[in-house]
Amino acid sequence: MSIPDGWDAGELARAARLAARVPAGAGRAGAAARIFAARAPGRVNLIGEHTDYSGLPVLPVAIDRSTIVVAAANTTAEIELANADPGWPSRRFAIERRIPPYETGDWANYVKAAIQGVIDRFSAPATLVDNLRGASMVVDGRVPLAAGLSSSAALTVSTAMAFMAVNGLELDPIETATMVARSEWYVGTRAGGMDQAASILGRRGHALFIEFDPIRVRAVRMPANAAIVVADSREIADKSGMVRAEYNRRVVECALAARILARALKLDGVTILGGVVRAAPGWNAAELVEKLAAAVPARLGADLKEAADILGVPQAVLEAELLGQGAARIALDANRPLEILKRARHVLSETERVIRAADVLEAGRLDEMGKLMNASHASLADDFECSTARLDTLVECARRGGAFGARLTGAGFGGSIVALCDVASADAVIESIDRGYYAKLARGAPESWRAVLHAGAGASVIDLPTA
Ligand code: NG1
Repeated sequence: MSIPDGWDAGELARAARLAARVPAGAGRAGAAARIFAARAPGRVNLIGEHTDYSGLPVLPVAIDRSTIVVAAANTTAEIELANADPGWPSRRFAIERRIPPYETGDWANYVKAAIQGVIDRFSAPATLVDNLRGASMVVDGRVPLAAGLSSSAALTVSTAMAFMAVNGLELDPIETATMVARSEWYVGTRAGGMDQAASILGRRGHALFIEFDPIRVRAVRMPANAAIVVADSREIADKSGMVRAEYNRRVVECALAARILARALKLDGVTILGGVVRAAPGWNAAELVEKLAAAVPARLGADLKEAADILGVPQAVLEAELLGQGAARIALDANRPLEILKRARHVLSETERVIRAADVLEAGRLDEMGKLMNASHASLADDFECSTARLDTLVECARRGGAFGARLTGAGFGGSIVALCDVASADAVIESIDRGYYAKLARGAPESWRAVLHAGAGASVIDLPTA
């Protein structure tokens, strides 16, 4: 079989090995005698952090590490799921209108999130859910976990694409990205759609300037002399615990800032900062922050009472709108005030940086790009308060090693940093990180913790030859 676009020989070989594990019978008979393989890459975000859930742009690259899901129709209405890594237990669950999640932290919840996304996208108003074919699926994830590289998006995207293929459902890449954008809401994180969009829309050798509402992408060629170094702090950004609570708190803070600013500017119906920006042509971050400062104290109580008064809506209504309902409701620690001004200042100034970054990167001005990345890190540390001492140290080491710039990447609170450097100085940057950071960790295998990553192709699904 020749190598399909977007795949490499190693991935194709992995897919063939996984296909051999699809239970005999599944996908081997009748009209559904096909085995599909979907590959979806992780991503690293160059700049535009904590902007996606405000509907504001980001500039990630899809990376050359992927998750592969091989799938074949089975004769049940169930998903039968195995993982190439024996550390992840097999699972089986029914396809139904509302798929109940496993316990928090179960890996298969990401698979359930993807299947639920397909059901939601295709079953209303018809009753497609009753006609969906079950599938036997085998997963092989090679995107490092909990390292800020979006292993979760790689899993949800590859699952959704494999499951759609089994069922003969088709969407173009933008529609697919829109469908899976909210998939992580299923696991309780109110994430924006950056990770999934980057995984789907990736292009070899290019960064992606992605805008939201609706999703649009402009591919920005990576200069030939640019290298992307990613280093994992080994400080686990645990997405099912504290980090999720901090993340969701930021989502609420940004949404409040947006509503208050929209009210001050008399923009009806605007609920996210992206809506404010789109309705205020010629906007600039400093002016909008000033307007916000005139309309609201820097901090507001977490019970949302003061916020409700400012907005002139009943407290209960505001709570329902911002925190959601039922099991997925966001629980705010009532003893900590919500930071309104600082968070808005980060998101709005970051948006200016992202827009500029797409242009300077395209023009090959790596030193300017590096400065924007450094400014992004400072803003994330000071105003968004999502850096840690360890991430700050890593960023310093990368800069000392000669990087044009470096910053935390992903949600922060641990996880990884990204540095941009000249291809010729990548080794020196890595050496500086090894010496200044990893050598001081008690035990270490730095080879697997930092790497030069390349901008790779976006997700795709192929038909595998059946035996
Ligand atoms: P990470 O921490 O890489 O999973 C998270 C969100 C993104 C985005 C970034 C911050 C998830 C799954 N993804 O990325 O949508 O908001 O934080 O820019 O939570």
